[in-house]
Amino acid sequence: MTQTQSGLRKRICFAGAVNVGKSSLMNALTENTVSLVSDIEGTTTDSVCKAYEILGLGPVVLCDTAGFGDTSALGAAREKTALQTLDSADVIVLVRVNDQASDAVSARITQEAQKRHIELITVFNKCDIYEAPAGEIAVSAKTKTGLNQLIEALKRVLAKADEEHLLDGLITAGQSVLLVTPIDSSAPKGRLILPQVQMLRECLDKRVLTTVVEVLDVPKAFEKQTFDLVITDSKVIHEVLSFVPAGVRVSTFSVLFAKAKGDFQTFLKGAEHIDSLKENDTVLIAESCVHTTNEDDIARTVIPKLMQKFTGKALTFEFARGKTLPDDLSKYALIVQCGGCMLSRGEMMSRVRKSIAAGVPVTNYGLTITKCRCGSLKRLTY
Ligand SMILES: Nc1nc2c(ncn2[C@@H]2O[C@H](COP(=O)(O)OP(=O)(O)OP(=O)(O)O)[C@@H](O)[C@H]2O)c(=O)[nH]1
Ligand SMILES: [Mg+2]
Repeated sequence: MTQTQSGLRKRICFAGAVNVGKSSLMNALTENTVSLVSDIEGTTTDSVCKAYEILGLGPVVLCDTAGFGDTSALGAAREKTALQTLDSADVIVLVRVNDQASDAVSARITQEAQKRHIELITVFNKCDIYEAPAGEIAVSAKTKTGLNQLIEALKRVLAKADEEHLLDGLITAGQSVLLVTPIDSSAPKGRLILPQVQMLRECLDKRVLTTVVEVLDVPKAFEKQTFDLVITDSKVIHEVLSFVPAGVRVSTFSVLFAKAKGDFQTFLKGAEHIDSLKENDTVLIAESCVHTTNEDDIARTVIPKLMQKFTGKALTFEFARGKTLPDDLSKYALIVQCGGCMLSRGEMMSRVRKSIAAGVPVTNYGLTITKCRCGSLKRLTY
């Protein structure tokens, strides 16, 4: 159960004023002591995130955050960390109690959620001692009242936030698809990478007739049959296009993932911005996971070389790795974000929002490679 990749888990973040019972509620939902509880204001100091399987919700990550309105010396720093955690939420559970201090904080958190376009569910906790307003979700972490109502509300919201399926509108049962998965030196030993596995799974779910080949075998595959759709790794898009007959639709793994997990129109515009890059511009290449690099490392080597060659400009490249982007993005002319297979949609959207707020165009690895290899994105289906 806990082996579900974090990128496939929905992130549910608990937020609210100090002492309203956020940690208690998280513990009640998980039927476990995940987060420390006490009647001292500011008990939770740092965000506590835990992968969990909740009956009816499936695999999720639950994040408890520090309470707002903590007047101690570290209060402001704790709020900053809490806001960073809320950034990547798929849904925020705003926990309040029926009192004035909690009202002021709740108004602020509601505003923060709206700014981020993140869905919010408000629950009134401690309904064993406070009366919740009529029609609201009343819960008690202590007596475990109302938890089912909260789970039902989460189900409704998370169903809306469900990633669009990768192949919706592109292919139907009984049609045929050719998946091109290069096995080169950067392919992990003995297995496929997560996006390829997810695509295969979706093809099977949709009862699509699926053939998986290495790039060199694309011509042989077309000798045997034609395909309704070809989906290739962007790295080999140029070779694949040279093998695929003109009428056959072609897409890439990264295009379809960007559609399902990100802001595709923003990424498309970002890729077109490569045409406008100027001499000495700085490009940020942002990779979300941390792994060792080799000589054909996509971030460090492949993309910089391709961009230099395509633009003919002397560009400077900087690299960011891990879960967060640098604080100041304003010096960059473009941000090239990895496909984010380890990120949830909420985490990816938080990166897109930060780039937009800094006024910096953002795109992803796959679209950048396709743009630089093919000159345009016109041949792609999405
Ligand atoms: N009566 C009652 N008390 C509760 C309930 N939920 C939490 N409490 C109590 O409220 C106090 C604060 O609970 P926490 O879960 O630590 O609250 P929190 O919002 O995480 O607090 P901070 O981490 O300090 O922001 C503890 O004494 C809990 O036992 C509830 O549903 N009913
Ligand atoms: Mg707490």
